[in-house]
Amino acid sequence: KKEADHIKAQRVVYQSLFNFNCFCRSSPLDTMFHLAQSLYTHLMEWPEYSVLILGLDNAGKTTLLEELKERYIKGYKKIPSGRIIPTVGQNMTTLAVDNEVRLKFWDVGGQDALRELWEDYYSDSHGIVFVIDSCDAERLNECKNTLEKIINDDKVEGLPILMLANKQDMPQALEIANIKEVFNKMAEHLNANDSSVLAISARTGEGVSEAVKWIKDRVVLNKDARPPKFRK
Ligand code: G3D
Ligand code: MG
Repeated sequence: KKEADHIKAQRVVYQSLFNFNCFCRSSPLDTMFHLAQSLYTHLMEWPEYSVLILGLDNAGKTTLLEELKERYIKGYKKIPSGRIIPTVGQNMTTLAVDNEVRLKFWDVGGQDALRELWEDYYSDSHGIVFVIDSCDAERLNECKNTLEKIINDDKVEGLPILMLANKQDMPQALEIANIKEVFNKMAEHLNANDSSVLAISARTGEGVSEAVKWIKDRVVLNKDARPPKFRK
């Protein structure tokens, strides 16, 4: 008899649970539950923007990425300058910035042969950081042509472009005013693109915070045209 009573009680519990489930499913409670669930999931996800770091080989792209990692990844120690080897494939890192967004930085090799690969990344990017070696006056023209080619690609239209005059810690570095003169002129032809030229030293870290702030603000501003990805 005891066993029969137990089974009976169990049935009552199961029936009540089943009824409650049916009630929830057929009532506004169900809708509210799903709304709350999707809101919670959305709040737990971060908007993620991809930023391409481009420029000629030796401009300082990987050094900049290392500096960014040290700043934004707790406990990360950057590879000392002099020990960074030329980039053949790609380096990528995702950084949480201002507890607000994630910026996924792509450092793609800058040697002549590798530049052809850059355009594969354009469609999935939200912004471009173009690194210029301020100490290499001889290659300034090549640098300009390379940037021109990037800008003229349809897939880049409307993307914010930040030009960084790197290696400003060196005494022989070209004046930022001279670099601006060359690159701001190009920026005038950018039409829909938002652009700026900033002075930095990827080696000492000078100007790097301002650069991150600029690119973060601009990709967020451009989010309707190029929406971010949302990830946990
Ligand atoms: P890349 O990734 O664009 O090809 P790297 O360039 O980051 O590999 O840097 C190329 C060289 O430039 C490295 O020198 C690096 O230390 C140097 N460099 C990068 N940024 C700066 C900077 O802001 N100031 C100075 N003074 N040097 C910089 P080595 O001698 O290691 O090849
Ligand atoms: Mg490199």
